[in-house]
Amino acid sequence: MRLTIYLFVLLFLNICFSQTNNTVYEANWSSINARPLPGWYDDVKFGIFIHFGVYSVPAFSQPTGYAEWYWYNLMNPSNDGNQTLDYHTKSFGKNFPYQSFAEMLNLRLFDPDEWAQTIYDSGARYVVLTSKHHEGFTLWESEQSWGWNSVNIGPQIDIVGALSKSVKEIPGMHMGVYHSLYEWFNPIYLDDLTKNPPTQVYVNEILQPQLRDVVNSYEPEVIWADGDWEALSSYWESTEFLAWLYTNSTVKDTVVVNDRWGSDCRMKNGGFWTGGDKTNPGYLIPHKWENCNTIGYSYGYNQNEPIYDYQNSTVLIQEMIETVSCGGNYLLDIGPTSEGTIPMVMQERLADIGKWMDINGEAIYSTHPWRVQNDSADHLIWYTTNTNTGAVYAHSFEWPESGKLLLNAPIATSYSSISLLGYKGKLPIKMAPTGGRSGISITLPNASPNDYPPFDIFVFKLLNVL
Ligand SMILES: *[C@@H]1O[C@H](CO)[C@@H](O)[C@H](O)[C@H]1NC(C)=O
Ligand SMILES: *[C@@H]1O[C@H](CO)[C@@H](O)[C@H](O)[C@H]1NC(C)=O
Ligand SMILES: *[C@@H]1O[C@H](CO)[C@@H](O)[C@H](O)[C@H]1NC(C)=O
Ligand SMILES: *[C@@H]1O[C@H](CO)[C@@H](O)[C@H](O)[C@H]1NC(C)=O
Ligand SMILES: *[C@@H]1O[C@H](CO)[C@@H](O)[C@H](O)[C@H]1NC(C)=O
Ligand SMILES: CC(=O)N[C@H]1CO[C@H](CO)[C@@H](O)[C@@H]1O
Repeated sequence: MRLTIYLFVLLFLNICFSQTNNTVYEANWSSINARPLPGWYDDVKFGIFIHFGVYSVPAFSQPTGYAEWYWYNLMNPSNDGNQTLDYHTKSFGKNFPYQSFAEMLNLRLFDPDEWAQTIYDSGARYVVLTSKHHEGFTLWESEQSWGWNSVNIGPQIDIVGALSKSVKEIPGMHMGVYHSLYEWFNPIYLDDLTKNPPTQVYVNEILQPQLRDVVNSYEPEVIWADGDWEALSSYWESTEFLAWLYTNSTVKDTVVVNDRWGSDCRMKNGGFWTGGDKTNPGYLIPHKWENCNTIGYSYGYNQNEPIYDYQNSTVLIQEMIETVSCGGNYLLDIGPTSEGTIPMVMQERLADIGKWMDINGEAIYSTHPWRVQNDSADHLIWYTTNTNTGAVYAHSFEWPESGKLLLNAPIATSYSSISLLGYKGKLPIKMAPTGGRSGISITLPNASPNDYPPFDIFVFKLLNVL
């Protein structure tokens, strides 16, 4: 009898352990949505989005527009009041076809190790590169995009392969790809749509083989789908792809995906939620989400963008903090030039964020949302917490003139202590519990500006507060 029980226990344990990573996912959303999000993604918090393609050659849009939509705007001039068409006609001639830009994508100065290092130095720990945008041009030698990819034409470089290699060589970094489900002008896709109900020749002969190819060839740990809105996920066969990705692919245990898998999916189905572009709700979302933001306005490089469109480093760091406080990841975009350089203003912003992260990274990486997200006794404060150490981080967006920082939400105990991350001076920071009620008053040090961390964002680390 005892032996039987023992054997049953063993069998039970065996089933538990062997199933942790051998779950078979089925091609329906209830099965796909039940998959736990691999932990690395929530830990790293900060990634860099890269928009690069044939559109990086003309690199033009109206100031508040998307340069990666150049071809679409050229073919649909009413979309931007003829601005792209006028620029195109003036610069290249009315009859110059968009496709000819591919030859001009030269990447003469492309150094994937340098891109990877620049990104790592910003504090970001993952990369999402446009393996294919809506123009259909792929940044690897895709059989399904023969003659319209970066190996067959233009730079003759496997960009996805080169950058994946450089990124993965840096310990702690994760490589991912963006992939557009639809292609604006692919005749096979457009032909499918003329049928009622639409046929799926494009999905079966192009999209699905291409997605599997990019996964098998480069083992990306993020698949960031987009261009999903013209059809339901059933048309794109998204659950079929994800069931395969989660069950049978070589990245099944570590890959994460977003929610843009069909017009029925955003903020509902898939992995982490993105909603729209540049989403930043300002309150806690009870599901992992991501804010895909830009430094300027456009995702692809836009030469026509004025400096005041570019957010400064303080604002970018503040957005990252607010996003992380509310349970999100921050995916910040850069748009390299057709020569393969990262525009100087973007490099500067990334270096700045890196300087701040060097000092304050412990208040971002591996944190969780706290029981309260923001506070406003004096001015705006956002909180994060590390559940392993119990530390609560209060991110203050200014240095209070009064010499005292008031926090409404935390409750002090006799064991509570407070420090200021990156503060070089030796002045103690005093804390006055406000009589058992919630609320803490912190007396700030009186020191020279050089003693403070950069960018006017101060992180107070609170230990043993409730
Ligand atoms: C979806 O997959 C699950 C397995 O996770 C299965 O139990 C369920 O019957 C499927 N639902 C539908 C509607 O096919
Ligand atoms: C765009 O060009 C068309 C055709 O030349 C013209 O009719 C229209 O007025 C132009 N629109 C704008 C906003 O300039
Ligand atoms: C996974 O692989 C197994 C074994 O080859 C196969 O039977 C199954 O259909 C595959 N599942 C998916 C979702 O591709
Ligand atoms: C950064 O931009 C914000 C918003 O435009 C502005 O309020 C702030 O003064 C700027 N900070 C610096 C250091 O330029
Ligand atoms: C937190 O921020 C939200 C949105 O900005 C605001 O509505 C709310 O009042 C703030 N809460 C506190 C406690 O400051
Ligand atoms: C999807 C999934 O459950 N992945 C897990 C597989 O196992 C590793 C190691 O135990 C976990 O880290 C993954 O989260």
